[in-house]
Amino acid sequence: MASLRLLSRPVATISAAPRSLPRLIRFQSTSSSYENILVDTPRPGVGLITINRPKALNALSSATFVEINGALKKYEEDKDIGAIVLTGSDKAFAAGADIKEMAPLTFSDAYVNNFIAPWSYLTTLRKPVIAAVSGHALGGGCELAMMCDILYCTKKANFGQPEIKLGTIPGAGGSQRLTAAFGKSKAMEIILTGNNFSGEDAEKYGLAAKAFDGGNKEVLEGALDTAEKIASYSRVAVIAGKEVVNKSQDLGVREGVEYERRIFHSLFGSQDQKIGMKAFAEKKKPEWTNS
Ligand code: DAK
Repeated sequence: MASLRLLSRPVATISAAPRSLPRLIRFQSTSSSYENILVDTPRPGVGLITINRPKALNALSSATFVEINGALKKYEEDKDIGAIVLTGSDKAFAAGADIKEMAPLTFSDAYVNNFIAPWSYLTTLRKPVIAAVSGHALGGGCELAMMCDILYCTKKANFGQPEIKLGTIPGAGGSQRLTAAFGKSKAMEIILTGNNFSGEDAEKYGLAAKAFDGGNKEVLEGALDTAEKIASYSRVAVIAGKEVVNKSQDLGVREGVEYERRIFHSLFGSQDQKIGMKAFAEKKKPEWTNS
């Protein structure tokens, strides 16, 4: 099983790798104790988490979430990582929360033990997270993908919030994030009927930044390309960019623009602003200090 490699340098570089090898395996990894995920750093500055519970279509059990959050935390704290990619398999990004684990819970089990509280950890990260979705992304799987900062999917990906069929409703932000993207009427139809929608529709309605032809390999390559590009920029500017876009979800346009301006002004206190603008004027490539 692949594992999280938190060393500051890849074992092999892209240029040293044989041309015939897929880019994904050009960086090696060390051993790991994860049982439900795979972790790797396939590109410079990029941390990859692959949900890996094939027998349960990557259903998100509590144990799986503990591992996802543990890997996210390590990447968040690793100064060599600039962007994170979260993916699954051809068949499933994740078919939802683990229904068999949830089924016997009572109200007090769920409430007192704060069941599924760790789900929102991803939304507290400052580094950008890209979802690469193929196959099923249902219920909590759809919600997890929507929590990511950028959502890429295959055209044939199968999204949905089928909780209504289980006698419940979305519990990890589905009703809010789907409505923000699709508008009330479409989101209401999806949530109240439990009807699924395709990756093509996700792109059409603005839920996904891009829908790719092919399967997980193709969407993952696209996500890694974007993550590598983001990771090549100043971490200071990337974190600031993510922060101001997210603020637009909470603030009106006027307050949001004022907030953006404050952050924009503050970046003139960073070294990387000086480096970036000087490099432009001198027609050089900027060497970011991330400070
Ligand atoms: N949980 C547990 N096991 C699952 C699963 C799931 N969500 N989805 C699939 N599996 C298991 C199946 O039970 C089966 O296991 P075995 O019977 O082989 O042991 C195996 O994966 C293969 O599944 P199928 O045989 O069903 O495969 P098919 O290709 O025929 O069908 C399917 C694929 C995705 C259409 C079907 O498996 C399906 O309908 N799955 C359930 C999808 C679903 O309803 N998802 C929503 C779950 S509810 C919260 C946060 C989150 C949530 C709630 C609260 N808070 C923060 C408060 C989230 C709730 C949900 O996600």
